[in-house]
Amino acid sequence: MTASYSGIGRRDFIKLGAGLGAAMATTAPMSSALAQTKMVLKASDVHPLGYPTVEAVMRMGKKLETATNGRLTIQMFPSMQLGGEKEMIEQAQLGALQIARISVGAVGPVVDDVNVFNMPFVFRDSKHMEKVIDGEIGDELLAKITANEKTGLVALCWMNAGSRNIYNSKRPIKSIADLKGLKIRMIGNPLFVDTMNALGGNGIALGFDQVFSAMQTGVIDGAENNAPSFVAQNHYQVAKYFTMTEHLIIPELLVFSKISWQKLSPDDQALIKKLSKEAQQEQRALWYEAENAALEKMKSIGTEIVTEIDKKPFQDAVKPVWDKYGAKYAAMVKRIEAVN
Ligand code: GTR
Repeated sequence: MTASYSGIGRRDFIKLGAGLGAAMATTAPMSSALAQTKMVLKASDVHPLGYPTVEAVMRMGKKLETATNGRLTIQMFPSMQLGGEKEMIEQAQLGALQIARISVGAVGPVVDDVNVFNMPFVFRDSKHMEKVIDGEIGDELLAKITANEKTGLVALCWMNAGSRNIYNSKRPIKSIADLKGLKIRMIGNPLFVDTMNALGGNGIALGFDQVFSAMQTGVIDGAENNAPSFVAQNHYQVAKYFTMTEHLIIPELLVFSKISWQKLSPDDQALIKKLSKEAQQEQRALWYEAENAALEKMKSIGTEIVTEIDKKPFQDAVKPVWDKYGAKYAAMVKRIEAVN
């Protein structure tokens, strides 16, 4: 061990404090000095407190605080307080926000590789999707997001968002014909608008925050989402009919601002990565609880839920979407299909 003049080892010395480290350790990179500083990491989610993704990140914050003796903490801004996902991405790119929990739906237009997860019916079911994100494909796509110059983001982990289902205020959708002409809100990604149009509906890209009032005023007839979002956003108050079409199974992403990431020490980066992987699994358990609770709530308030539906016509109808976007993902889709 290299002894310093104060009699303590160099390693211990670096742990001591920002000011001292920066002043004395001239060969150490600036980031290691910054790494000793107390930091509040701002996190944001479109969902409210208690929602599985929000809860998982808050639990991660508690663990981070304990592991760093309060040096690193996470401050959560839920319920779109910092805007929608597009705004969150922009703020993270600037370093004004450190942690953003966003849907792959919003990242697809920026990182083409991940758009494969946004293809209709690409996963057999949620379990299949989980195996894919937990495995090498999941790791590979996280790395692609991080490596992509355009994102300004470090992709930390995936989370569950179940499957998306179509709901509306007009009529129960029992077959694909019932969807004809309905104006259905989609996440702002051309792939989704094309998907809804291929299904016979009229796909309209709108922000998540606008869905409730657009349904209320009749600008749209409905939307599509998982049951927990349908309940958490009060969409059940304006849409009585919910059909388990499960046309999209889109995982969520937890990303970190690259600018802020570079200010963390390698140890802190490793700690955050480790806690993110744990959050991925913790959120999953919370997810299934929330999904069951949401379905119970929907039943209790009289949402008409169509569970028995022949998916084949829906799968056949999205063929034009696969013809338009699928070719470039052919190799990846084969790998996804091979995951058991
Ligand atoms: C939710 C998802 C959000 C957002 C939202 C939407 O399921 O958790 O990140 O993508 O859907 O439809 O905009």
